[in-house]
Amino acid sequence: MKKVCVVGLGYIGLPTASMFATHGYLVHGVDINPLIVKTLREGNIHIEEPGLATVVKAAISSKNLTVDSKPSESDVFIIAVPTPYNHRAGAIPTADMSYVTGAMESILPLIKKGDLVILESTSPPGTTRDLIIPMIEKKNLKVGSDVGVAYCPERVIPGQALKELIGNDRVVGAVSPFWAEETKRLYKSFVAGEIFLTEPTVAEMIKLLENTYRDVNIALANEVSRICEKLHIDVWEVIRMANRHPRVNVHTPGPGVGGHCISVDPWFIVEKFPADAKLIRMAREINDGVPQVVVQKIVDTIGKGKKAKIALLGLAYKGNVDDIRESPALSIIDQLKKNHPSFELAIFDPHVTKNKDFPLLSVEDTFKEADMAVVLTAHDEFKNLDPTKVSSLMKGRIVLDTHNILKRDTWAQAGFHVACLGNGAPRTDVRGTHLRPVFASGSDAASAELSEKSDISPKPRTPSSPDSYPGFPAKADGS
Ligand code: SAJ
Repeated sequence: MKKVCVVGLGYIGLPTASMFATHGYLVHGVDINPLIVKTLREGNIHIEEPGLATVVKAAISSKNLTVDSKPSESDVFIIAVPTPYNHRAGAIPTADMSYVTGAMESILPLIKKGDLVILESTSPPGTTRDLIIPMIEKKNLKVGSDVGVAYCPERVIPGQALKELIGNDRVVGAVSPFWAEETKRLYKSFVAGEIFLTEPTVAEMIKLLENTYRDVNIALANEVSRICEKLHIDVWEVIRMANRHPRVNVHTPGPGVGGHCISVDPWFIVEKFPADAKLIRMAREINDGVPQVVVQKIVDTIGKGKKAKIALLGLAYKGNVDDIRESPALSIIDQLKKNHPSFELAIFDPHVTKNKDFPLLSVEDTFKEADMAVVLTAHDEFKNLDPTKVSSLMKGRIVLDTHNILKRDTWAQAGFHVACLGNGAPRTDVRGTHLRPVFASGSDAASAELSEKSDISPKPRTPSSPDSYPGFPAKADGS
Protein backbone atom coordinates (compact mmCIF):
# COMPACT_ATOMS: atom_id res chain seq x y z
CA MET A 1 0.00 0.00 0.00
CA LYS A 2 1.38 3.44 -0.96
CA LYS A 3 2.28 5.76 1.89
CA VAL A 4 1.13 9.38 1.98
CA CYS A 5 2.38 11.89 4.54
CA VAL A 6 0.11 14.93 4.98
CA VAL A 7 1.76 17.85 6.76
CA GLY A 8 -0.78 20.20 8.38
CA LEU A 9 -4.02 18.80 9.79
CA GLY A 10 -6.23 21.86 9.59
CA TYR A 11 -9.33 22.69 7.54
CA ILE A 12 -7.79 21.18 4.40
CA GLY A 13 -5.13 18.74 5.58
CA LEU A 14 -7.38 16.77 7.92
CA PRO A 15 -10.20 16.07 5.42
CA THR A 16 -7.62 15.31 2.72
CA ALA A 17 -5.65 12.91 4.94
CA SER A 18 -8.87 11.17 5.97
CA MET A 19 -10.05 10.79 2.38
CA PHE A 20 -6.77 9.20 1.29
CA ALA A 21 -6.85 6.93 4.35
CA THR A 22 -10.35 5.74 3.52
CA HIS A 23 -9.46 5.25 -0.17
CA GLY A 24 -6.62 2.78 -0.11
CA TYR A 25 -3.60 4.72 1.20
CA LEU A 26 -1.60 4.43 4.39
CA VAL A 27 -1.61 7.99 5.67
CA HIS A 28 0.62 9.61 8.24
CA GLY A 29 -0.89 12.94 9.32
CA VAL A 30 1.42 15.51 10.87
CA ASP A 31 0.71 18.64 12.87
CA ILE A 32 3.12 20.76 14.90
CA ASN A 33 0.34 21.59 17.36
CA PRO A 34 0.46 18.90 20.11
CA LEU A 35 -3.13 19.67 21.10
CA ILE A 36 -4.36 18.78 17.61
CA VAL A 37 -2.38 15.54 17.65
CA LYS A 38 -3.78 14.65 21.09
CA THR A 39 -7.37 15.51 20.10
CA LEU A 40 -7.20 13.40 16.95
CA ARG A 41 -5.56 10.47 18.69
CA GLU A 42 -8.39 10.50 21.21
CA GLY A 43 -10.82 10.14 18.33
CA ASN A 44 -12.11 13.73 18.38
CA ILE A 45 -11.70 16.57 15.89
CA HIS A 46 -10.66 20.15 16.52
CA ILE A 47 -12.69 21.84 13.77
CA GLU A 48 -16.36 22.03 12.96
CA GLU A 49 -17.12 20.55 9.56
CA PRO A 50 -20.20 18.52 8.64
CA GLY A 51 -19.43 14.80 8.26
CA LEU A 52 -15.72 15.20 9.04
CA ALA A 53 -15.82 13.53 12.47
CA THR A 54 -17.23 10.35 10.91
CA VAL A 55 -14.58 10.14 8.18
CA VAL A 56 -11.74 10.89 10.62
CA LYS A 57 -13.00 8.25 13.05
CA ALA A 58 -13.26 5.68 10.25
CA ALA A 59 -9.75 6.54 9.04
CA ILE A 60 -8.19 6.33 12.49
CA SER A 61 -9.99 3.17 13.57
CA SER A 62 -8.97 1.43 10.30
CA LYS A 63 -5.37 2.27 11.30
CA ASN A 64 -4.84 3.69 7.81
CA LEU A 65 -4.49 7.14 9.40
CA THR A 66 -1.89 7.73 12.08
CA VAL A 67 -1.26 11.13 13.60
CA ASP A 68 1.99 12.53 14.92
CA SER A 69 3.98 15.71 15.33
CA LYS A 70 6.79 14.46 13.05
CA PRO A 71 6.66 13.26 9.44
CA SER A 72 7.73 9.77 8.47
CA GLU A 73 9.10 8.15 5.32
CA SER A 74 6.52 8.10 2.54
CA ASP A 75 6.02 7.83 -1.20
CA VAL A 76 4.05 11.05 -1.36
CA PHE A 77 4.32 14.20 0.80
CA ILE A 78 1.46 16.67 0.80
CA ILE A 79 1.94 20.12 2.34
CA ALA A 80 -1.32 21.63 3.56
CA VAL A 81 -0.17 24.26 6.05
CA PRO A 82 -1.43 27.83 6.40
CA THR A 83 0.05 30.71 4.42
CA PRO A 84 -0.87 33.75 6.53
CA TYR A 85 0.20 37.23 5.60
CA ASN A 86 2.43 39.75 7.29
CA HIS A 87 0.72 43.02 8.15
CA ARG A 88 3.00 46.02 8.18
CA ALA A 89 1.42 49.44 8.66
CA GLY A 90 1.36 51.35 5.39
CA ALA A 91 2.91 48.51 3.37
CA ILE A 92 1.43 45.88 1.08
CA PRO A 93 0.86 42.69 3.09
CA THR A 94 3.19 39.87 2.08
CA ALA A 95 2.75 36.12 2.28
CA ASP A 96 4.26 34.51 5.34
CA MET A 97 5.78 31.35 3.88
CA SER A 98 7.36 30.24 7.16
CA TYR A 99 4.90 27.37 7.69
CA VAL A 100 5.55 26.11 4.16
CA THR A 101 9.33 26.32 4.54
CA GLY A 102 9.06 24.74 8.01
CA ALA A 103 7.01 21.87 6.60
CA MET A 104 9.44 21.44 3.72
CA GLU A 105 12.42 21.39 6.09
CA SER A 106 10.71 18.72 8.17
CA ILE A 107 10.23 16.42 5.15
CA LEU A 108 13.52 17.13 3.33
CA PRO A 109 15.54 14.52 5.27
CA LEU A 110 12.91 11.91 4.32
CA ILE A 111 12.58 12.61 0.59
CA LYS A 112 14.16 9.92 -1.61
CA LYS A 113 14.29 9.09 -5.30
CA GLY A 114 10.87 8.31 -6.73
CA ASP A 115 8.93 10.38 -4.16
CA LEU A 116 6.35 12.99 -5.03
CA VAL A 117 6.00 16.31 -3.16
CA ILE A 118 2.70 18.15 -3.52
CA LEU A 119 1.98 21.65 -2.27
CA GLU A 120 -1.69 22.38 -1.56
CA SER A 121 -1.29 25.61 0.44
CA THR A 122 -2.39 28.76 -1.38
CA SER A 123 0.83 30.54 -2.29
CA PRO A 124 2.11 33.51 -4.30
CA PRO A 125 2.66 32.80 -8.00
CA GLY A 126 6.08 31.29 -8.57
CA THR A 127 6.31 29.51 -5.18
CA THR A 128 6.76 26.01 -6.60
CA ARG A 129 9.43 27.17 -9.03
CA ASP A 130 11.29 29.58 -6.72
CA LEU A 131 10.87 28.03 -3.27
CA ILE A 132 9.86 24.36 -3.35
CA ILE A 133 12.02 23.07 -6.21
CA PRO A 134 15.25 24.84 -5.05
CA MET A 135 14.78 23.45 -1.51
CA ILE A 136 14.59 19.89 -2.86
CA GLU A 137 17.43 20.36 -5.32
CA LYS A 138 19.73 21.47 -2.50
CA LYS A 139 19.56 17.85 -1.44
CA ASN A 140 21.19 16.81 -4.70
CA LEU A 141 17.95 15.35 -5.98
CA LYS A 142 16.92 16.37 -9.50
CA VAL A 143 13.32 17.51 -9.58
CA GLY A 144 11.56 15.89 -12.53
CA SER A 145 13.87 12.91 -12.98
CA ASP A 146 14.50 11.89 -9.33
CA VAL A 147 11.59 13.47 -7.50
CA GLY A 148 8.19 14.74 -8.58
CA VAL A 149 6.78 18.10 -7.56
CA ALA A 150 3.25 19.35 -8.11
CA TYR A 151 1.05 22.20 -7.00
CA CYS A 152 -2.49 20.99 -6.43
CA PRO A 153 -4.55 23.71 -4.76
CA GLU A 154 -7.50 22.88 -2.57
CA ARG A 155 -10.76 24.51 -3.63
CA VAL A 156 -13.21 23.43 -0.97
CA ILE A 157 -15.51 25.76 0.88
CA PRO A 158 -15.61 25.44 4.68
CA GLY A 159 -19.01 24.12 5.68
CA GLN A 160 -19.16 21.78 2.65
CA ALA A 161 -15.56 20.63 2.63
CA LEU A 162 -16.11 16.89 2.22
CA LYS A 163 -18.74 17.24 -0.48
CA GLU A 164 -16.53 19.63 -2.43
CA LEU A 165 -13.35 17.63 -1.82
CA ILE A 166 -14.99 14.77 -3.67
CA GLY A 167 -17.12 16.63 -6.19
CA ASN A 168 -15.06 19.64 -7.27
CA ASP A 169 -12.84 19.66 -10.32
CA ARG A 170 -9.15 20.06 -9.50
CA VAL A 171 -6.10 21.47 -11.16
CA VAL A 172 -2.70 19.82 -10.98
CA GLY A 173 0.33 21.88 -11.91
CA ALA A 174 3.29 19.52 -12.11
CA VAL A 175 6.91 19.73 -13.20
CA SER A 176 6.40 17.19 -15.99
CA PRO A 177 3.55 15.33 -17.70
CA PHE A 178 4.66 12.15 -15.93
CA TRP A 179 4.36 13.69 -12.45
CA ALA A 180 1.11 15.39 -13.44
CA GLU A 181 -0.35 11.99 -14.31
CA GLU A 182 0.99 10.48 -11.08
CA THR A 183 -0.61 13.27 -9.04
CA LYS A 184 -3.85 12.87 -10.91
CA ARG A 185 -3.87 9.12 -10.27
CA LEU A 186 -3.41 9.77 -6.56
CA TYR A 187 -6.28 12.27 -6.24
CA LYS A 188 -8.52 10.22 -8.51
CA SER A 189 -8.74 7.70 -5.65
CA PHE A 190 -11.46 9.89 -4.14
CA VAL A 191 -12.07 12.87 -6.44
CA ALA A 192 -15.15 12.46 -8.61
CA GLY A 193 -14.65 15.83 -10.35
CA GLU A 194 -12.42 16.27 -13.38
CA ILE A 195 -8.70 16.78 -12.84
CA PHE A 196 -6.95 19.15 -15.23
CA LEU A 197 -3.21 19.05 -15.81
CA THR A 198 -0.97 22.04 -16.28
CA GLU A 199 2.30 23.52 -15.00
CA PRO A 200 2.82 24.80 -11.43
CA THR A 201 2.69 28.59 -11.93
CA VAL A 202 -0.51 28.30 -13.94
CA ALA A 203 -2.08 26.23 -11.14
CA GLU A 204 -0.93 28.75 -8.53
CA MET A 205 -2.44 31.62 -10.50
CA ILE A 206 -5.70 29.73 -11.10
CA LYS A 207 -6.15 29.32 -7.36
CA LEU A 208 -5.43 32.99 -6.66
CA LEU A 209 -7.68 34.16 -9.47
CA GLU A 210 -10.63 32.18 -8.11
CA ASN A 211 -10.53 33.88 -4.72
CA THR A 212 -9.61 37.26 -6.21
CA TYR A 213 -12.61 37.09 -8.52
CA ARG A 214 -14.82 36.62 -5.46
CA ASP A 215 -13.13 39.43 -3.55
CA VAL A 216 -13.44 41.93 -6.40
CA ASN A 217 -17.07 40.99 -6.96
CA ILE A 218 -17.87 41.31 -3.24
CA ALA A 219 -16.12 44.70 -3.20
CA LEU A 220 -18.37 45.79 -6.05
CA ALA A 221 -21.41 44.68 -4.06
CA ASN A 222 -20.17 46.49 -0.95
CA GLU A 223 -19.48 49.67 -2.93
CA VAL A 224 -22.91 49.57 -4.55
CA SER A 225 -24.34 48.98 -1.09
CA ARG A 226 -22.93 52.31 0.15
CA ILE A 227 -24.23 54.06 -2.98
CA CYS A 228 -27.72 52.59 -2.58
CA GLU A 229 -27.86 53.85 1.00
CA LYS A 230 -27.12 57.34 -0.25
CA LEU A 231 -29.76 56.93 -2.94
CA HIS A 232 -32.22 55.81 -0.25
CA ILE A 233 -32.88 52.56 -2.06
CA ASP A 234 -32.42 48.90 -1.20
CA VAL A 235 -29.23 47.31 -2.56
CA TRP A 236 -30.65 43.84 -2.01
CA GLU A 237 -33.46 44.54 -4.42
CA VAL A 238 -31.06 46.14 -6.91
CA ILE A 239 -28.70 43.15 -6.89
CA ARG A 240 -31.50 40.58 -6.94
CA MET A 241 -33.00 42.16 -10.04
CA ALA A 242 -29.63 42.80 -11.75
CA ASN A 243 -28.82 39.13 -11.29
CA ARG A 244 -31.86 38.21 -13.36
CA HIS A 245 -29.78 39.33 -16.34
CA PRO A 246 -28.37 36.17 -17.94
CA ARG A 247 -24.75 37.35 -17.75
CA VAL A 248 -24.72 39.14 -14.38
CA ASN A 249 -23.81 37.56 -11.05
CA VAL A 250 -23.19 40.29 -8.49
CA HIS A 251 -22.15 38.88 -5.13
CA THR A 252 -23.63 39.71 -1.75
CA PRO A 253 -22.71 42.75 0.33
CA GLY A 254 -22.03 42.22 4.02
CA PRO A 255 -20.00 43.41 6.99
CA GLY A 256 -16.69 42.71 5.23
CA VAL A 257 -14.79 39.73 3.91
CA GLY A 258 -13.27 37.28 6.34
CA GLY A 259 -11.78 33.84 6.40
CA HIS A 260 -8.30 32.75 5.65
CA CYS A 261 -8.74 32.65 1.88
CA ILE A 262 -10.57 35.42 0.09
CA SER A 263 -9.38 38.15 2.42
CA VAL A 264 -5.75 37.05 2.14
CA ASP A 265 -5.06 35.47 -1.24
CA PRO A 266 -5.49 38.57 -3.45
CA TRP A 267 -2.58 40.15 -1.55
CA PHE A 268 -0.35 37.38 -2.90
CA ILE A 269 -0.86 38.80 -6.38
CA VAL A 270 -0.56 42.43 -5.26
CA GLU A 271 2.65 41.61 -3.40
CA LYS A 272 4.29 40.33 -6.59
CA PHE A 273 2.79 42.85 -9.02
CA PRO A 274 2.01 46.04 -7.08
CA ALA A 275 2.01 48.29 -10.14
CA ASP A 276 -0.35 46.09 -12.15
CA ALA A 277 -2.76 44.77 -9.53
CA LYS A 278 -4.65 48.03 -9.05
CA LEU A 279 -8.20 46.74 -9.09
CA ILE A 280 -7.29 43.76 -6.92
CA ARG A 281 -5.71 46.03 -4.30
CA MET A 282 -8.62 48.44 -4.31
CA ALA A 283 -11.10 45.60 -3.83
CA ARG A 284 -9.15 44.42 -0.79
CA GLU A 285 -9.17 47.93 0.63
CA ILE A 286 -12.90 48.38 0.01
CA ASN A 287 -13.73 45.09 1.71
CA ASP A 288 -11.38 45.79 4.61
CA GLY A 289 -13.12 49.13 5.09
CA VAL A 290 -16.61 47.72 5.62
CA PRO A 291 -16.21 46.91 9.34
CA GLN A 292 -15.63 50.61 9.89
CA VAL A 293 -18.93 51.35 8.13
CA VAL A 294 -20.67 48.96 10.51
CA VAL A 295 -19.04 50.63 13.52
CA GLN A 296 -20.15 54.04 12.23
CA LYS A 297 -23.74 52.78 11.90
CA ILE A 298 -23.68 51.60 15.49
CA VAL A 299 -22.25 54.91 16.68
CA ASP A 300 -24.80 56.89 14.63
CA THR A 301 -27.58 54.90 16.23
CA ILE A 302 -26.44 54.93 19.82
CA GLY A 303 -24.68 58.28 19.86
CA LYS A 304 -20.97 58.82 20.42
CA GLY A 305 -20.03 58.61 24.08
CA LYS A 306 -23.44 57.36 25.18
CA LYS A 307 -23.64 54.46 27.58
CA ALA A 308 -25.33 51.49 25.96
CA LYS A 309 -25.16 47.74 25.82
CA ILE A 310 -24.74 46.30 22.35
CA ALA A 311 -25.52 42.66 21.63
CA LEU A 312 -23.14 41.42 18.93
CA LEU A 313 -24.36 38.26 17.24
CA GLY A 314 -21.62 36.24 15.61
CA LEU A 315 -17.86 36.04 15.70
CA ALA A 316 -17.20 33.49 12.93
CA TYR A 317 -16.25 34.86 9.51
CA LYS A 318 -19.31 33.33 7.88
CA GLY A 319 -22.46 31.44 8.69
CA ASN A 320 -22.48 27.97 10.26
CA VAL A 321 -18.73 27.63 10.74
CA ASP A 322 -16.60 28.07 13.85
CA ASP A 323 -13.67 29.69 12.05
CA ILE A 324 -12.93 33.24 13.21
CA ARG A 325 -9.80 33.91 11.14
CA GLU A 326 -9.88 37.42 9.64
CA SER A 327 -13.52 37.69 10.66
CA PRO A 328 -15.03 41.16 10.11
CA ALA A 329 -16.64 40.71 13.54
CA LEU A 330 -13.18 40.79 15.15
CA SER A 331 -12.34 44.06 13.45
CA ILE A 332 -15.71 45.56 14.46
CA ILE A 333 -15.24 44.49 18.07
CA ASP A 334 -11.69 45.81 18.10
CA GLN A 335 -12.73 49.22 16.75
CA LEU A 336 -15.66 49.48 19.15
CA LYS A 337 -13.49 48.60 22.13
CA LYS A 338 -10.70 50.99 21.19
CA ASN A 339 -12.71 53.99 20.05
CA HIS A 340 -16.02 53.71 21.88
CA PRO A 341 -15.34 52.58 25.45
CA SER A 342 -18.75 53.81 26.64
CA PHE A 343 -20.37 50.87 24.83
CA GLU A 344 -20.70 47.62 26.72
CA LEU A 345 -20.24 44.76 24.26
CA ALA A 346 -22.01 41.45 24.76
CA ILE A 347 -20.86 38.84 22.26
CA PHE A 348 -22.51 35.55 21.37
CA ASP A 349 -21.70 32.95 18.75
CA PRO A 350 -23.39 29.54 18.86
CA HIS A 351 -20.45 28.00 16.95
CA VAL A 352 -17.58 29.63 18.82
CA THR A 353 -17.32 28.79 22.48
CA LYS A 354 -13.96 30.25 23.47
CA ASN A 355 -11.97 33.33 22.71
CA LYS A 356 -8.79 34.47 24.40
CA ASP A 357 -9.39 38.23 23.99
CA PHE A 358 -12.91 38.70 25.33
CA PRO A 359 -15.67 36.72 27.01
CA LEU A 360 -18.41 35.06 25.01
CA LEU A 361 -21.82 35.03 26.63
CA SER A 362 -24.91 32.88 26.45
CA VAL A 363 -27.63 34.02 24.09
CA GLU A 364 -29.78 35.20 27.03
CA ASP A 365 -26.99 37.17 28.70
CA THR A 366 -26.11 38.75 25.38
CA PHE A 367 -29.60 40.11 24.75
CA LYS A 368 -30.40 40.90 28.38
CA GLU A 369 -31.01 44.65 28.76
CA ALA A 370 -29.25 45.33 25.44
CA ASP A 371 -30.03 48.63 23.75
CA MET A 372 -29.18 47.43 20.27
CA ALA A 373 -28.43 44.11 18.57
CA VAL A 374 -26.16 43.68 15.56
CA VAL A 375 -26.09 40.54 13.41
CA LEU A 376 -22.49 40.05 12.28
CA THR A 377 -22.54 36.43 11.07
CA ALA A 378 -25.16 34.70 8.95
CA HIS A 379 -25.60 31.67 11.23
CA ASP A 380 -28.87 29.73 10.83
CA GLU A 381 -29.43 30.16 14.58
CA PHE A 382 -29.77 33.92 14.03
CA LYS A 383 -32.09 33.53 11.05
CA ASN A 384 -34.35 31.48 13.29
CA LEU A 385 -34.30 33.77 16.33
CA ASP A 386 -37.72 34.43 17.81
CA PRO A 387 -38.06 38.25 17.96
CA THR A 388 -40.75 38.02 20.64
CA LYS A 389 -38.36 36.19 22.94
CA VAL A 390 -35.59 38.63 22.08
CA SER A 391 -37.85 41.59 22.85
CA SER A 392 -38.61 40.15 26.29
CA LEU A 393 -34.88 40.32 27.03
CA MET A 394 -33.74 43.50 25.31
CA LYS A 395 -34.23 47.05 26.53
CA GLY A 396 -33.99 48.66 23.10
CA ARG A 397 -35.73 47.65 19.90
CA ILE A 398 -33.09 48.25 17.28
CA VAL A 399 -31.42 45.56 15.22
CA LEU A 400 -28.77 46.12 12.59
CA ASP A 401 -28.69 43.16 10.24
CA THR A 402 -25.43 43.29 8.29
CA HIS A 403 -26.31 40.18 6.25
CA ASN A 404 -29.98 40.78 5.52
CA ILE A 405 -30.93 37.44 7.06
CA LEU A 406 -33.68 38.43 9.49
CA LYS A 407 -37.29 38.25 8.48
CA ARG A 408 -37.89 41.95 8.71
CA ASP A 409 -41.68 41.71 8.83
CA THR A 410 -41.66 39.32 11.78
CA TRP A 411 -39.20 41.49 13.66
CA ALA A 412 -41.18 44.62 12.84
CA GLN A 413 -44.32 42.93 14.20
CA ALA A 414 -42.45 42.28 17.45
CA GLY A 415 -41.76 46.01 17.63
CA PHE A 416 -38.20 46.15 16.28
CA HIS A 417 -36.62 48.62 13.92
CA VAL A 418 -34.60 46.34 11.64
CA ALA A 419 -31.94 48.23 9.74
CA CYS A 420 -29.97 46.52 7.06
CA LEU A 421 -26.61 47.47 5.57
CA GLY A 422 -27.18 48.78 2.08
CA ASN A 423 -30.82 49.49 2.55
CA GLY A 424 -31.43 53.21 2.60
CA ALA A 425 -35.05 52.80 1.55
CA PRO A 426 -37.79 53.99 3.84
CA ARG A 427 -38.80 50.84 5.66
CA THR A 428 -42.12 49.24 4.96
CA ASP A 429 -44.18 47.29 7.43
CA VAL A 430 -46.32 44.27 6.54
CA ARG A 431 -49.16 46.43 5.32
CA GLY A 432 -46.96 48.48 3.04
CA THR A 433 -46.80 51.46 5.37
CA HIS A 434 -43.59 53.31 4.75
CA LEU A 435 -41.44 53.94 7.74
CA ARG A 436 -38.70 56.40 8.22
CA PRO A 437 -35.18 55.10 7.54
CA VAL A 438 -33.18 54.65 10.70
CA PHE A 439 -29.76 54.44 9.11
CA ALA A 440 -30.08 56.46 5.92
CA SER A 441 -26.70 58.04 6.55
CA GLY A 442 -24.52 59.16 9.42
CA SER A 443 -26.00 62.61 9.35
CA ASP A 444 -29.53 61.50 8.61
CA ALA A 445 -32.16 63.23 10.65
CA ALA A 446 -33.58 60.01 11.97
CA SER A 447 -30.16 58.79 13.07
CA ALA A 448 -29.46 62.12 14.62
CA GLU A 449 -32.77 61.97 16.45
CA LEU A 450 -31.86 58.54 17.79
CA SER A 451 -28.37 59.69 18.71
CA GLU A 452 -29.63 62.71 20.57
CA LYS A 453 -31.57 60.67 23.08
CA SER A 454 -29.98 58.43 25.61
CA ASP A 455 -33.17 56.37 25.53
CA ILE A 456 -32.98 54.37 22.32
CA SER A 457 -36.10 52.30 22.87
CA PRO A 458 -38.58 52.04 19.97
CA LYS A 459 -39.47 55.25 18.24
CA PRO A 460 -42.99 55.93 17.00
CA ARG A 461 -43.41 54.94 13.39
CA THR A 462 -43.95 57.70 10.88
CA PRO A 463 -46.07 56.40 8.05
CA SER A 464 -45.93 58.22 4.77
CA SER A 465 -47.79 57.79 1.55
CA PRO A 466 -46.81 54.91 -0.73
CA ASP A 467 -46.77 57.50 -3.49
CA SER A 468 -43.62 58.90 -1.95
CA TYR A 469 -41.72 56.25 -3.95
CA PRO A 470 -41.32 57.85 -7.34
CA GLY A 471 -41.68 55.27 -10.09
CA PHE A 472 -43.17 52.63 -7.82
CA PRO A 473 -46.90 52.04 -8.01
CA ALA A 474 -48.66 51.76 -4.66
CA LYS A 475 -49.26 48.09 -3.94
CA ALA A 476 -52.81 47.25 -4.97
CA ASP A 477 -53.30 44.52 -2.39
CA GLY A 478 -51.75 46.54 0.36
CA SER A 479 -49.31 43.72 1.15
N1 SAJ B 1 -18.80 37.00 1.35
C1 SAJ B 1 -19.50 38.14 1.06
N2 SAJ B 1 -20.29 38.16 -0.04
C2 SAJ B 1 -20.42 37.08 -0.86
C3 SAJ B 1 -19.70 35.92 -0.57
C4 SAJ B 1 -18.89 35.89 0.54
O1 SAJ B 1 -19.42 39.15 1.78
O2 SAJ B 1 -21.15 37.18 -1.83
C5 SAJ B 1 -17.90 36.96 2.50
C6 SAJ B 1 -18.31 35.93 3.54
O3 SAJ B 1 -19.25 36.45 4.44
C7 SAJ B 1 -16.97 35.63 4.18
C8 SAJ B 1 -15.99 35.76 3.03
O4 SAJ B 1 -16.64 36.53 2.06
O5 SAJ B 1 -16.66 36.58 5.15
C9 SAJ B 1 -15.51 34.48 2.40
O6 SAJ B 1 -16.54 33.52 2.35
P1 SAJ B 1 -16.81 32.49 1.18
O7 SAJ B 1 -17.83 31.55 1.68
O8 SAJ B 1 -17.12 33.15 -0.09
O9 SAJ B 1 -15.40 31.78 0.91
P2 SAJ B 1 -14.38 31.00 1.84
O10 SAJ B 1 -13.28 31.96 2.19
O11 SAJ B 1 -15.03 30.29 2.95
O12 SAJ B 1 -13.82 29.92 0.81
C10 SAJ B 1 -13.20 30.37 -0.38
C11 SAJ B 1 -13.78 29.60 -1.56
N3 SAJ B 1 -13.36 30.21 -2.81
C12 SAJ B 1 -14.23 30.52 -3.78
O13 SAJ B 1 -15.41 30.39 -3.67
C13 SAJ B 1 -13.64 31.02 -5.05
C14 SAJ B 1 -13.36 28.14 -1.50
O14 SAJ B 1 -13.80 27.45 -2.65
C15 SAJ B 1 -11.84 28.06 -1.41
O15 SAJ B 1 -11.38 26.73 -1.36
C16 SAJ B 1 -11.42 28.76 -0.14
O16 SAJ B 1 -11.80 30.15 -0.27
C17 SAJ B 1 -9.93 28.63 0.00
O17 SAJ B 1 -9.49 27.82 0.82
O18 SAJ B 1 -9.20 29.28 -0.75
